[in-house]
Amino acid sequence: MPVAKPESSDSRVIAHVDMDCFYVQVEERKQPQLRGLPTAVVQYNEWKGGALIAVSYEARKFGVKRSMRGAEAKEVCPQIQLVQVPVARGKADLNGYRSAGSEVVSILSRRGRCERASIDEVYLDLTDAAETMLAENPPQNLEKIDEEALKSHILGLNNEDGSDVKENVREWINRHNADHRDKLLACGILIVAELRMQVLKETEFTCSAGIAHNKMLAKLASGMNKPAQQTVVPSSSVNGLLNTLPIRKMKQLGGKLGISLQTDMGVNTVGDLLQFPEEKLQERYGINTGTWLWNIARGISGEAVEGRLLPKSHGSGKTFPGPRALKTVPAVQHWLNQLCEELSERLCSDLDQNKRMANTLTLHARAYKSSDSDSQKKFPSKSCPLRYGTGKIQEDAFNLFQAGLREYIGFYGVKTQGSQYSGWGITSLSVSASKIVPIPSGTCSIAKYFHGQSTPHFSSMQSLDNVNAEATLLLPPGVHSGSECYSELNSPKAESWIEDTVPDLDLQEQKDLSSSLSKTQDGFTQDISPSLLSGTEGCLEQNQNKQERYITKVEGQFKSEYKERKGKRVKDKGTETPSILELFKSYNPYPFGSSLSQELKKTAQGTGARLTIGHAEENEVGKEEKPMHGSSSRDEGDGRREVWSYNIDEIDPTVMDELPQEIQDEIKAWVQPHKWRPNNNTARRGCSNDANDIILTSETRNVLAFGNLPDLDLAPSSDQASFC
Ligand code: TTP
Repeated sequence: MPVAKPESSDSRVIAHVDMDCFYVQVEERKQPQLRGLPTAVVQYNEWKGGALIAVSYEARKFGVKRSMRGAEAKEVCPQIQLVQVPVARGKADLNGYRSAGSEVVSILSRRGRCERASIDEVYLDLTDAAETMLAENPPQNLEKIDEEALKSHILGLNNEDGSDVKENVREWINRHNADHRDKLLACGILIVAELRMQVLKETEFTCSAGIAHNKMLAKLASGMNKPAQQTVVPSSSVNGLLNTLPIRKMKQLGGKLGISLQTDMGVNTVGDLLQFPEEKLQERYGINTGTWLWNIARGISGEAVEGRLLPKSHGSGKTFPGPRALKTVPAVQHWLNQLCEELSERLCSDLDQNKRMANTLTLHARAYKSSDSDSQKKFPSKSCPLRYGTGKIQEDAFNLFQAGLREYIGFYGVKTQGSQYSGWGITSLSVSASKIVPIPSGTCSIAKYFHGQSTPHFSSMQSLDNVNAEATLLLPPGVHSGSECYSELNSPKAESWIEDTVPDLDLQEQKDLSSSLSKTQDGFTQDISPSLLSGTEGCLEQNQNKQERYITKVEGQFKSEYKERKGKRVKDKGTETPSILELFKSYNPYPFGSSLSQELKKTAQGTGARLTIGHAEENEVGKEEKPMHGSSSRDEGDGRREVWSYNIDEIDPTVMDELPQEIQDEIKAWVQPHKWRPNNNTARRGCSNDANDIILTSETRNVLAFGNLPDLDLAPSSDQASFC
């Protein structure tokens, strides 16, 4: 659900830059003879000429559309040039497009904070540059205004028939009596025009842009005049722009919320929302969403441009529509291996180039059952901690798939069908890596970083086994070896450590996934490969057996100790206070000098809403640096241990449900009671709230992850929670 972010009182200048028919432009740069011709980029499969994924503006004039296939495009435009998307591993290879996008980003980021929103879209916060220009060289003093800026479309500017449009724009930019907000936008016009010209000069690509006081309005404007033009939204024109805008065109209103607004509230345009008081919208959609709706109706949005030049997640996917649907487990495994190989390459490249590591692996699939009354049932998305190394990712993804399939068709179906077709088909598969966090700065090399951090797993291992630093890269610190838990996947309950999840996807991922869906419905084939970075071969495929052996041993130790203690409690009811703290106090997974129990004691005092187990120096919430959700943050220096931070909303309630009751009670007591919603299927992610953060070390995290220890008496499985 969208969350309202108050707009700052300071005026901002925000631009949304969107490349024009991007893949076509990339292909045209490779083959300049295509320039000026009607051209389209098609998917690699040749059925009916392949599905069109990008169409040049010359081809659009003939009525060629992205929803067509090559053969259909040829019918409406016989001279169309169809260029096949590059192929690798039997699927589209988007690396060339990703690096072309990176070239553009590097130019645009020269003038302000830059957020890469998808493979070909960027937000820029140009407020500082505009303020500086206004102070030092204001537009009203300019004698000559660049031609590109004069071609801008300024919403609300009165361009009566016969008037010189460029002259009107010049006057608007030069106005002495304009208010501060409009003056800033005038500077934005000049800056964006200059940037777009620079992009053209350096990359040969044209782009279009929207310039406004916030991201929402800038994004709406960028597509209004394409190609190679820019559109400006002064405050005075916001109502005019939004009044007639169909509600479903708004970002975040294309889905269920938009449908509800239409059917339940009779809201068809953004302007229709204006009639509802904020309280009424809050009553219907909750406080946050209600306020957000009230705000967007007035063009208010405080969403900041995140300084992010790199993608939030990586993914690789492919669709198998119609007769291409995958109908046996080996066929799925084959394709999963391809997808994971690509994902792994990209992760390695990100690690090498950007010193970032991903923490969560997610598998999405779309499926059908040929004979089932429950035809609406969706194949559940599953996620687990991400382990580096192609083989590991392949293994984990396959196990996620099996867990999903078991849930989708039932345990019995999976067990009996083997490689025989048993009435299901997979029409889309994708793997993604999310929760990407930078390796802390101040480490001059990855190797040094891993040497420097003293997560006991690794420091112990190094002292024991003399494992070299590079090998430690293979397993993100704190991420447990999956070998044991995966071996338990044959139990119907055993996958409960796997999260059902919808990860944060890049816009491009969403774009690709949604397009794959629509095209699948049309019986077309579409590759989806959403990540933005280029990949490099096998940077991390090194031996990690020593680590795994060690970690598996540690986990085994933990489990048997846990079992022992649990047995004792059962026998000795009433004499022992069952406590997760006790458990951790007595269990020392790091027999090489860690003082976890000390830390736990400290932690137990004064966590407030936060549960902090593990190293957090004084365990005072105020003292530690706030880690990112679901990420590991690491301090340098001896004796420090990795801290995992989890938003309570991000913990799968089904995992909690399957923990022994006393542990559930204890954890519930640590978190705000109203925020914990076991069993109600309404757990949501992304609702960040400091007060609800739980900071966990990998040990505690494993308790949550291993809530399904086979030797525990498990509560009956609850319905799977859906994260939305
Ligand atoms: P878009 O920005 O949606 O479109 P575009 O750049 O081709 O054209 P426009 O000028 O109208 O913005 O998508 C960017 C690229 O992403 C596009 O060139 C091809 C790719 N893409 C797909 O592969 N599949 C899709 O369904 C969509 C929408 C885009």
